[in-house]
Amino acid sequence: MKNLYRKFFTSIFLMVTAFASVHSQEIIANVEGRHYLSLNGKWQTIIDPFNQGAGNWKPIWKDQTPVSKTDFYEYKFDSTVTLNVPGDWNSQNRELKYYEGTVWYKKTITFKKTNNKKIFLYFSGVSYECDVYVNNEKAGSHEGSFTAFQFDVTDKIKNGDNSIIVRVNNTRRVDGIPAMNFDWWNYGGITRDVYLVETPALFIRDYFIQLAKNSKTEIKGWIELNEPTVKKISVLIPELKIKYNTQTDGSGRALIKVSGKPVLWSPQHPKLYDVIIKSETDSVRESIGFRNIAVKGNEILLNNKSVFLKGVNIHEEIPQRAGRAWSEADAMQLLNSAKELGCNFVRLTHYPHNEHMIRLADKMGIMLWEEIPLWQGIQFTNPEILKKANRLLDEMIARDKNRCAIILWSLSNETTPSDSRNQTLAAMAAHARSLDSTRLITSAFNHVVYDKNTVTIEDPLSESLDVLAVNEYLGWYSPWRAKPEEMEWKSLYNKPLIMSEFGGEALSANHGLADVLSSWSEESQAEIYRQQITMFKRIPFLRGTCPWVLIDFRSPTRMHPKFQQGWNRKGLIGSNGLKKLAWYVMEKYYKEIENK
Ligand code: GCB
Repeated sequence: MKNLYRKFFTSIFLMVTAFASVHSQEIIANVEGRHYLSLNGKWQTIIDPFNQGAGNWKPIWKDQTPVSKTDFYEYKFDSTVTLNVPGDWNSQNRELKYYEGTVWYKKTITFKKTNNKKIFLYFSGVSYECDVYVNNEKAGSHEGSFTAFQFDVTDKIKNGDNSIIVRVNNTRRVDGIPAMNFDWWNYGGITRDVYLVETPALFIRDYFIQLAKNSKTEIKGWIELNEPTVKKISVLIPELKIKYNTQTDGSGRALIKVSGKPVLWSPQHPKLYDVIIKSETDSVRESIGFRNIAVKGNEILLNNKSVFLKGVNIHEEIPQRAGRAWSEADAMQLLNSAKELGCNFVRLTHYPHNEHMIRLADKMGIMLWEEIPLWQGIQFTNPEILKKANRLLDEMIARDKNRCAIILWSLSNETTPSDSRNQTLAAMAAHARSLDSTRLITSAFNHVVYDKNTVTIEDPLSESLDVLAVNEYLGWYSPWRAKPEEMEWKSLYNKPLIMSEFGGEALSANHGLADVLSSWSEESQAEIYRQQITMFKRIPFLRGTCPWVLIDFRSPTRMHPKFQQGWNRKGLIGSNGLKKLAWYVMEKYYKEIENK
């Protein structure tokens, strides 16, 4: 009988919350440039595999304490059971290594409110979806592991102690992005920084400041207040002696257009400028670089000069912790390795990485490709997918649009051509361009046509892209159709091509025959790289390469009991941190390519 009651109340609760569900709002630009309190650290947790605490008759988020002698709560937070935030739960607790389900998090914070200030609860990333409660009231929900979101909690936060409770769930979904299957670890948890941000009541919510397309001297963009009101605005770039005064229109927006002669940002000289944006009630400081990125025929032009993208694919994972990367130190480790390989470019696979990566790439002079996790097996026939994908593009571009390191926004990875897929991706490309016309649009696809020694690019998705990007695994998943030195690449499109993935697996320190793939040897992996490079030199429209992948990474789809053991072994660096032979083949190739 008790169970029946539980079921009844659970379904009523779920119906009510479905209708009353509050979504996140557009995020504040440059959260670290604001006045904030970090909520990183230990959070109390409750593992809830059957999702019982969400809707039963004593929901966890109400955080009740027994008062009478007959009261009790099965699900009650306790200070002895905690997880670190930021951090995935899988690498923190052995029991949670393969866990897919709900974990509840709680943090108590003491706060002193200031009059006329707004307070936002800002999450840099929670995997995969969550409901957030502040002082036992719902603040909102979010879906998607890799983008930031926030809630206005001004009316919910009080002076003194406040409880923040988050229901986090990483169960894979058929209508998810990514969906049911993907080749990386399904890390769950509050995996990135959390902040409580305080702003003036009227504040500068967002801005976009970049060089105008094809110009070296015109700085263009916009500033937006959180309210639709007319106010004075100024933009200062002291090093360029720029002080630009303007005012917002009735919608709270001001356009900026100002001339200057910035030293242009490039991998050789990653110059950033201090930019100060002021309104009558607020002021934000930023570091912004100015550069131009364009395509002309099959060339990619950085500051009007042809550039070859010497890239590498990076997952957001740290091998020695076998867990998600999240800190600036982690970003330093990953990007330093890319630099050491000779890269001027990184493809951030397969999702937006934490903001430290992007800000550090700005400083280190590494051009970036950033993509949303629309990876194979997506339910394109479901009209909700386009809405979700566009929201993820909104959220990715909202956070990173002022980072000059980013030259490419990518829509997807390895999707099979069909009417619904072609239409969805074309609509997404148009949406991304409407948000940011200064970057190039790309997408990694693997649909190419092989005919003896000829490979033809004819995927109709190419129409919507500025830069074509092909993942091909000749020598690994597909055998060579002809000798590498005889391969010919053709394209129906006069556009630059990046070989966005290629490679093969090898267990670090395992040696064997170069021509036997099942040896899982460093020699056989290195041989694939030699053959690929022989082929690359014959592709006239090739403008970049990204080996798959910088470091071995954990994947639940890689379960060879001896050679993989839950790791995808395609890294140029092994999970033990050692460089494999293929590293040196790639490093030599990059040394030979000159960027004039
Ligand atoms: C691919 C995917 C990538 C996989 C890789 C592999 O084509 O884009 O996510 O991890 O191949 O190792 O099979």
